[in-house]
Amino acid sequence: MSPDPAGPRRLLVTGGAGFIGSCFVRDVLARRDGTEITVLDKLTYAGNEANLAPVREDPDQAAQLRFVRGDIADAAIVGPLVGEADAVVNFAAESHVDRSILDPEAFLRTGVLGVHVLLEACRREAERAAAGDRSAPPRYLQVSTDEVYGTVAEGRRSVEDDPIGPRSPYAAAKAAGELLVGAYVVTHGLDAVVTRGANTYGPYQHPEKLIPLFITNAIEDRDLPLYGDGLQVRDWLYVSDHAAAVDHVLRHGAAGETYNAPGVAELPNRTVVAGLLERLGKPWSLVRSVPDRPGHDRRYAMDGTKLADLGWSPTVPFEAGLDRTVAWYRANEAWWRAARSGDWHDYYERQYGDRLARSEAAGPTAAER
Ligand code: NAD
Ligand code: TDX
Repeated sequence: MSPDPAGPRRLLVTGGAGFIGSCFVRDVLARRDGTEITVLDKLTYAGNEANLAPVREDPDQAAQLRFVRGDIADAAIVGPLVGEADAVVNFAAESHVDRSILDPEAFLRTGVLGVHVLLEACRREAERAAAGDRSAPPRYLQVSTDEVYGTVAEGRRSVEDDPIGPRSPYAAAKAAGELLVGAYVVTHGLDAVVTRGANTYGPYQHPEKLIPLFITNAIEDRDLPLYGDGLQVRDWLYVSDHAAAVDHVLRHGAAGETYNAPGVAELPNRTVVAGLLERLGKPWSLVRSVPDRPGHDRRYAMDGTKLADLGWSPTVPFEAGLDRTVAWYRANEAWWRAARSGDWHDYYERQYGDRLARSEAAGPTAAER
């Protein structure tokens, strides 16, 4: 199927109450172009319906949104929803590398079995389209990650045809999901595309991730646990740019293709942390050097030529994105305090208790080293 340039009208957005998925939903509905969205989300610790509040507060946009609480691995829920959709955009995943090291099972359940259930539902709908029971087969978009490439040597940038080499249980589950998608394209002729986004940051990100963890800890004058030497490099992409990349590939990507969505700023963690502290007016002495993440990928870097040729490039400079992000967390304490409740304290203790007990002063910033 060649994609309709106007884009699919009825979307099933799985994981649409999470960080990037909710931004996609907010941004697509804010266009007011008639797109209808059903969000299917399990509301794990990382999902939060409040992330869709800006849509709910606007009656016109709210009328275009339906929310269903459920699991993508539950075929009975997924089947009818895919039956009503022109396209499925799958953001649903367990998304935190550290949790995948502590408890990998949910990563596989959602990232492998869940993706399989979505693909099977799409296959059935494609068969219905072939039999004339619906007008066109659904398009499937799998939101994947730069982490499937594994760590990337200095001076190199991953291109889409590079072999994948995931090194954490999280990345392995994401890679497995992608491989299933590829298999359904080849075997069943499914109309599917894959995006590999870079490290994403911005408002509504769960405070387990580096940038919101360090902002919220610093606001409370708590220790900032920097892994190892803190010179690991990530390429940062603002969340609305990531959502726009997904939307662009959904509309314009060629069936069966994979597209990198790189960030705009390749930076060592120490530099990112220094930028946060400067904006918050907090001292570097909060930063503690803690034992490293096992298997910690040293560097991610992707080449974005393929998606640029398709017409998408990131637009938000890192400095501006970080300004907006810090301002958002300062203004939305109730949101992040709710996320730092429930099982948060157990998780924090498991992840950081022993590390912080064994921590030392982090030494100079990246710029000073
Ligand atoms: P997130 O953890 O904030 O959100 C994930 C959402 O999926 C949550 O709302 C959660 O409730 C939902 N979910 C989890 N398991 C589910 C299931 N079985 N059924 C239905 N819903 C389920 O994650 P995020 O950071 O927004 O990431 C979204 C996607 O983008 C993920 O697939 C992730 O791998 C990918 N990605 C993230 C980044 C990043 O830096 N955050 C970068 C590249 C790719
Ligand atoms: O406490 C911390 N201390 C620390 O030094 C945390 C949480 C992180 N870090 C380091 C590890 C990484 O080098 O900061 C860097 C960023 O860490 P995360 O925010 O956990 O992100 P990362 O592991 O790079 O993975 C992210 O990008 C790719 C997302 O979480 C994934 O979902 C996405 O696929």
